Amino acid sequence: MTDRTAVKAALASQRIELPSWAFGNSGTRFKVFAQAGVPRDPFEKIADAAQVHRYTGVAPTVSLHIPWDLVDDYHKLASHAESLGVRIGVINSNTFQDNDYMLGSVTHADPAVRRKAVDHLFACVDVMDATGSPDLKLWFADGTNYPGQDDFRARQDRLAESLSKVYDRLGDGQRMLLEYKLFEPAFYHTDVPDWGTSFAHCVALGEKAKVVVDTGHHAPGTNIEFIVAMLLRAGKLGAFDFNSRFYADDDLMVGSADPFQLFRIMHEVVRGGGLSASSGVNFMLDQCHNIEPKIPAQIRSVMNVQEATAKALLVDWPALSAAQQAGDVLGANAVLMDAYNTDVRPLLVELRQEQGLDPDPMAAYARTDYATKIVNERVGGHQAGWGA
Ligand code: PSV
Ligand code: MN
Ligand code: MN
Repeated sequence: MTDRTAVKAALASQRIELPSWAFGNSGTRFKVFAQAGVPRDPFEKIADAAQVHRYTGVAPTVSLHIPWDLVDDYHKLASHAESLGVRIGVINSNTFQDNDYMLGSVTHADPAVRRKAVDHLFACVDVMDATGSPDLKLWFADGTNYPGQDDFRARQDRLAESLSKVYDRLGDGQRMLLEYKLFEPAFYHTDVPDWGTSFAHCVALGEKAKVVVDTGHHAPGTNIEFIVAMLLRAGKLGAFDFNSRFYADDDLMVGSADPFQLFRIMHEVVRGGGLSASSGVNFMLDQCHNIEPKIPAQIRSVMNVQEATAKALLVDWPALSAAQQAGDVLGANAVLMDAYNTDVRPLLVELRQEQGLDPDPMAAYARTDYATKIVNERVGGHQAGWGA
């Protein structure tokens, strides 16, 4: 697409979802560096997320993580979000922080532990019912550390059985998103380690089950854009958890470690029709800001996704396809690189001005007194991410 107006229209309709946990304190297993002014509860996390939407205009939903975002009244939380111009998005489940789950949750050999995990997933669907959230996101830390520790096939059977119980609980318009991760916290095998395993379960479950691609959950060198192409082709790409990494699951700002990879992913998204709202692909961020200020880091991340998307939209498809048909290797590659090497920042400035937004969201936020206000008002923030 090389028509500027059409590119801007596509960018204007893109939506990027923010993770509630990105606004709280987080860290590594070595140290959590607490920042002043971080949210003390889910209401304040949503208020911070609303700031990101205010300056970018494309981030109107916030993913919750249960129980990190436990509240008494989810209707109240949903109205609070709406009063700030945002909505609650995906509900993330957590079956990895309870002592009972040491040897697994939905794959555990003990039916009582599986029951407990499935009950938690049912409770997450209850939250969806209350907030109007369309999606339940499942990530299982289940796996083993030593060969022989447990039986792969028995664990897969238990996983399939647990998933189908939760699938049956989904209402009309609700979906289940199954995320995969190569390793960590389990180090020998993980029960949902790759897109193939997630895909196989989602196909067996049905239409409402889709795969989540977290960009930080692959072996180094994995061609993630190929996975994206395959999933879109099969109608099974449900969502992204965007972040970037240098080594493992680093959860750094999307587009910071490898902007070219993000462009290649967005190119396949555009190619596969994943940008249209009807595709149902949710562009979520899953990041932790350990040393950088959180609201600006989320604004920067949203902008990075927009820039990669703009470049992908600028690919000259007729020229690319002609070069591909002609077997013109260098020509085809040049078409793609031309789009990647385009400075799309002026186009995004133009788009923001047309939308009545400040052309520079980072500077616009920095000019406000919001950061000072929250430091003064909020004392004793929660450690979000790896503790409730
Ligand atoms: C697991 O590493 C993961 O990517 C899952 O999406 C979790 O829900 C999230 O991180 C928590 O940050
Ligand atoms: Mn994730
Ligand atoms: Mn992760």
